[in-house]
Amino acid sequence: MKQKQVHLFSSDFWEKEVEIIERKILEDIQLEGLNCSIEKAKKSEFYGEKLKNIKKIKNFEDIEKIPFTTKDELLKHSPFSFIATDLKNIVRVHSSSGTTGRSKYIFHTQKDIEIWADLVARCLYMVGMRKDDIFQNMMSYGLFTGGLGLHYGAERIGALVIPSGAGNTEKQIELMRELKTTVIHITPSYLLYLAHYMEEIGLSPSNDFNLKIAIIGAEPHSENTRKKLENIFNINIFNCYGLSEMNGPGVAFECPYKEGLHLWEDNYYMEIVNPKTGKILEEGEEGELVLTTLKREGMPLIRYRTGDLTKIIKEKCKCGRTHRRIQRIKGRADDMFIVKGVNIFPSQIETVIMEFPEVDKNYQIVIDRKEGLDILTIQVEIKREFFKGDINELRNLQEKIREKLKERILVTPVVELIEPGTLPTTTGKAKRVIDKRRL
Ligand code: DLL
Repeated sequence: MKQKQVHLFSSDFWEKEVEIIERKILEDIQLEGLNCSIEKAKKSEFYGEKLKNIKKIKNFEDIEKIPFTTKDELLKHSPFSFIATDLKNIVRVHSSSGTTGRSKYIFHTQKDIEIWADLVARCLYMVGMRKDDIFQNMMSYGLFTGGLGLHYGAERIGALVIPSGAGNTEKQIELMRELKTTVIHITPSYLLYLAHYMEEIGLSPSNDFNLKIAIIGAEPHSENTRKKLENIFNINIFNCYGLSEMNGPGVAFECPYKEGLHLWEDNYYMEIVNPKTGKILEEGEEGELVLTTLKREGMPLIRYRTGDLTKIIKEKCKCGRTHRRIQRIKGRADDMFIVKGVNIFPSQIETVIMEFPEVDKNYQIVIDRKEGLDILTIQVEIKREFFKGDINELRNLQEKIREKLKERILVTPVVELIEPGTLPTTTGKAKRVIDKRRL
């Protein structure tokens, strides 16, 4: 199916000079930015102590002398101890919850908010969004950064923004139809559900809407899921990565070539480290992404361990942008689960099941232990026409999915094929793994 024509020209830039800046100049900006950020950070209570013996760094090798900042540190210390300016200069706080249930707070000055909006505008323009677009933002507004983050960037471009927030699917569809929405921002799991809902009420995701582009992010998803969604909606879909600690969405974003995400290196200094030893890895090796803010004044973060696993793509991008790309996030080091001693990431399972055209839009991974043995069950929703079809064909399909999974993850799972619409859905981040061993 031919995708709806998006007015994409890779020679079009929001901030051309910066986006195609020469690497040498970019590196000079980064080195200066690193030193500046360290000095700024030292004004905070936390870094004042932690970095007190750190001198000016002369080259990128020196960075290894600077200690990492961890999520635990953000959670343990008073939120205010990271603020590097007078509290009266802070205009906004966002937060995200940690696995322990405590929250990490991130503070922004007016200038931080402006820079973030510019960065998001750069991302949106890159994938073809323009002034005449109608942008429906289906991410939660509030402390979560997905709502306000994209909102300000889209307004900066001059698009018409519909701040619909997440949820209330019927209303979302009504807005999309009445206001002729052309671009949406949504989590991949909610987009799968949206497609399911449209079909259930007799609407065609590809024919009954004016949609051209979807921006998806905030949770890991596979390339096969993107392709599946692109086919269902007949639109272009782009991956957006970010985390609250680094502002939120817009840290890295796919360009029209969709071969990795450009990480905006004039704003962030990136390293990929071995998650166990913390040693910096060679370009192209997979490891944990570590980021340093280069411009933030409210709350600079230095060598922050994101927990996200990826690698740097060495090759230059065909679009001409010189900011290096990272591969789509494989997951977080702490997403990985171990079954029968084998390390497995949910993304590996998703990649396999989404290859099957019979598979519908939702799945769940359940891990249990019986008589000392781990049992991995993959519950997969199957498209209605197949589900209602021949029982032998269903058994064949079940067998094929099990075999393919066994080949890729090296553990034989139980595969349950279930009716579409059975599994729980979410309008925010999906919880794909239920580990009953931990309950
Ligand atoms: O999820 C910010 C965001 C909002 C990004 C909207 C993109 C779109 P947090 O709630 O702090 O912030 O969660 C950040 O979510 O460390 C990753 O583990 C994961 N994540 C975010 N984007 C992606 C993505 C927002 N595109 C954490 N692919 C990050 C995979 C992602 N994982």
